Amino acid sequence: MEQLLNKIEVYKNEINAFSVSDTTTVEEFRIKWLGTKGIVKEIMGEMKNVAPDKKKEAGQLLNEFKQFVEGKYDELKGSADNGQQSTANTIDLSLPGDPLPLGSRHPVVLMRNRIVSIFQRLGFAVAEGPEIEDDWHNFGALNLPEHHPARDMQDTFYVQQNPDWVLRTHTSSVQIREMEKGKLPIRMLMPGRVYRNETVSARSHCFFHQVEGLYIDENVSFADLKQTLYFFVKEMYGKDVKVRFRPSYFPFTEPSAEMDVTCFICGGSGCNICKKTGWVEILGCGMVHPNVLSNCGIDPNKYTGFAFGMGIERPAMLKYGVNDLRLFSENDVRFLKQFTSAI
Ligand code: 2U9
Repeated sequence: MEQLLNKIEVYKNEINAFSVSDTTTVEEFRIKWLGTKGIVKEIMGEMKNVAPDKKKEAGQLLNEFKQFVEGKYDELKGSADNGQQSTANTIDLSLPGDPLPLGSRHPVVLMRNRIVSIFQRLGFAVAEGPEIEDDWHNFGALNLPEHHPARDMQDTFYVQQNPDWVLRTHTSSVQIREMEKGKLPIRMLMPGRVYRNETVSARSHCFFHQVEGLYIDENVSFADLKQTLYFFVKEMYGKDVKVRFRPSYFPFTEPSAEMDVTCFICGGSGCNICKKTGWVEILGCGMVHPNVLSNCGIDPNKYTGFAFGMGIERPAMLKYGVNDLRLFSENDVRFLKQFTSAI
């Protein structure tokens, strides 16, 4: 009993001398004194050595000691928490925050949005589709004959796992999917990324972006096509720009044409951009080939339609003075941050 009293006295002195510096020290205190292998547990075990007539007194002493240790632990915990709180209170909430850098839109996106918004005002809705396409949607349905050079491995990326799959070479495949749904009339715009097997250089790339448009209804004529594109050109390049159509050939349109505008760099007097001709080619177009309509289950005797397609990179290069196509896909922030965040 005497021994137990002495031990408790020594322990109390040690505990009283304990001061707290942080929450880790408090945890160490808990483990040392109140843990499952701690001193309180150990000293409680000494009850078995106490003479039976002293057991009641010893039990009281040990309980008091246990409460003393627990009280000290609560006290230490409280002051450690307060310590933490006081550090939190030293944070000056009135300081200005770290500014978040403002992003900017990609020049190809800026140009795409300009083109799309003009056609949206004429009632064209935007449609999207997969970039990996099957042969039918990319070639077959578009009246591209079996041995057309566009189908050649040299020009098209084929997907190794399935010889029927290609990376789409134009967004026309999206239009085929829309036509197959059988809901007419169709007045739609298909912007998107397309792939061609070409060597990457300042002037050509293995992927680029285009916007295609399609309008199918009863009595749609070439005059409708011309008026739609005239409106586009005036909105895009200004009222003074002149337009000319040249006959052309695409397997999916008949008749087909390409459209030039007077050079918006030199105003038509001749420069490097227009190769001294005064004209710049901006798009291809035509009346949807009857074979394409019937391939998609649309009666070519009842419905007609026009379609057009244009690349996005070239007008973006001219507008923003970009002289290397590769800059558009290298994600160099020094290049990208020069463009405004406007639509
Ligand atoms: C369907 C039927 C016809 C889309 C068309 C063009 C002409 C054209 C090029 C412009 C530059 C592609 O990005 S580019 O290299 N496109 O000249 N595209 S007519 O004709 C279609 C599309 C879908 C069902």
